[in-house]
Amino acid sequence: MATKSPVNPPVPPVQQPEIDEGGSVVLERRTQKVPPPQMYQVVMLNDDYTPMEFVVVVIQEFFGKDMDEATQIMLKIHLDGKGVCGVYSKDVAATKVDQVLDAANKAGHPLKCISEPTNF
Ligand code: TYC
Repeated sequence: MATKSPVNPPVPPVQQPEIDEGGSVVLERRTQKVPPPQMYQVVMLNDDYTPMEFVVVVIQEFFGKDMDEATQIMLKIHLDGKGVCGVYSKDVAATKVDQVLDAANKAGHPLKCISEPTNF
């Protein structure tokens, strides 16, 4: 059986050591700050024609929600005009939009959704 090699956590870079006036070595370990990636929310839009049942199934299928959650999101969209179905990286959000539009087109419904950056 293959043995696992120990996983070493990444070590932040260390500045060049400096020598202070008294001859002591001054070492500073700097933590690297990487900003979190911009996330995107997939927003579904209301319309007057797409059946509620279809929207609930789409939200379950493509956004991993259970029947109750999907129904609540659908009703929010129906009442407010739009609602967030999920938050993802840019590529994943774009794929979700494509999947929803594709399923809606194939079923002959005008359902629309968009992706937009969170807190813009
Ligand atoms: N308003 C639609 C109806 O009354 C239902 C609906 C809900 C449509 C959400 C789109 O994103 C939507 N049949």
